[in-house]
Amino acid sequence: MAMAIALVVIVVASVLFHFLSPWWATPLASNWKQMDDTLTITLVITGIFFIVINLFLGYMVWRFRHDAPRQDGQRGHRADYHPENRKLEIWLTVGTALGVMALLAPGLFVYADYVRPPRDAMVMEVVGQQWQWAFRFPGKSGQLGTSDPRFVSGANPLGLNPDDPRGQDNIVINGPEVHVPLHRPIKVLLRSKDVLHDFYVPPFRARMNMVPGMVTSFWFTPTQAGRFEILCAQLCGVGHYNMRGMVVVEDQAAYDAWLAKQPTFAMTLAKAAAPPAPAGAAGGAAAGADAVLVEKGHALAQSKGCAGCHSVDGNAGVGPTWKGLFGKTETFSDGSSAPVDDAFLKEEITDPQARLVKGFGPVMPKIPLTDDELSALMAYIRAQGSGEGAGIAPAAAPAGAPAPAGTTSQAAPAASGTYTTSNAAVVPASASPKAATK
Ligand code: HEC
Ligand SMILES: [Cu+2]
Repeated sequence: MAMAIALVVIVVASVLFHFLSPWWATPLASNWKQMDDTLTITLVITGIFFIVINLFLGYMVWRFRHDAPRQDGQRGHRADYHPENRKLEIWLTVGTALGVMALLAPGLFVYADYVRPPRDAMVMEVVGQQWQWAFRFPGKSGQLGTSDPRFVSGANPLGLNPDDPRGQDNIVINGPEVHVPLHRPIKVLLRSKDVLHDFYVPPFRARMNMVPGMVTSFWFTPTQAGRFEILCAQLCGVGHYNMRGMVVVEDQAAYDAWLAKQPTFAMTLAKAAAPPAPAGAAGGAAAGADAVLVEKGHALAQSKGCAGCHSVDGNAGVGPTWKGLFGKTETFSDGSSAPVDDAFLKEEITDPQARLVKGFGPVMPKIPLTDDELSALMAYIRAQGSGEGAGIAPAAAPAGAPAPAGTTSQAAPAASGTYTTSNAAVVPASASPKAATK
């Protein structure tokens, strides 16, 4: 009896919870109402079965309870044993098969649509890597250039083929925020540089796995202006939760204006080739430049995903905190130790697996950074130095080279070597000559 009541209570409570719970889907912001319809069909079918089966079970538990009164005046039942019942088996098999088909078929029709973009769809490429997003649009020529993992470097994070003329005018968005125009169908091409990721924007009801070694795709049409968060929907490593981005949906004019401000692939290559000179020239330029650099490093720590593992508030996360790091003495897992100076930072960042900080696992990824980005990050970490460390910092800087450019120029002697090798691992040809000619 108690069991029968419990089953009824579970059914009633579940149905009530469904209707009363505040956790409804976000409002739809794309053309994919069919996704919602498919989910509704699934929910209704499984919901009906859930209710019917559990009520039936409750009824049976009550009706055939061991002490139920019998017609002959006695109490209690003994179960009959029926090894076969053809009629019931056929009925159940056909019924279940129809139910499963009704669950799957609508989804197949929607999926067929989902991967067949309209002819006039614009193209956007999304590239995932642990734990950040990047995007690419075709430029004026309307074509995307080819890409290959062997071209990936700090200066060319998407691995575009530098010799492909179609790629030169491609617009490269190397950061977590992308804009798209309202009411235009968009064909999304997806790539991953390392592991399985999944591009997911809940209000668009759209997502797709990103599989290393292949290009997957789907399409959607944004129907609401606004900012929509991008999530990674595959558990892709310790930084997975921090793999966030933003899609900004706006009218065509605002989108065009935004796009016009973004660099082409040719421009990013030229910029990456240039920095050593300006940085060197700015060597004497003063502390104001340093503040800018620190600010840039702060932004990079967010966009490159460092902040997911490194705090600046003193609490260890997946990785050691950066608060008070600069100037202290760090101990490694093999028991050795070393003072944290610029060279130390550079080595830790460019080759995270070389030595392990005591108490932490070998999980820090090797994130491709340009020389520029590296010095900005180092400036930011340096700025988190402890009071004690801050005392050491100025003392350490002159030893290497004049102040803010200390990062770049002090790094330079050791660096032209270090930088070259760290990049040479990926692109031997393009990185080293530039470092050498400079
Ligand atoms: C997935 C988490 C993760 C991410 C992302 C990450 N790190 Fe780390 N980092 C670690 C861990 C764990 C350690 C300690 C183990 C080791 O030495 O590799 C570490 C160590 C370091 C150290 C040495 C710290 C010390 O106490 O000596 C520096 C500097 C550093 N990371 C910088 C960065 C920068 C810059 C980025 C972004 C470009 C970054 N990390 C991204 C996890 C991460
Ligand atoms: Cu991911």
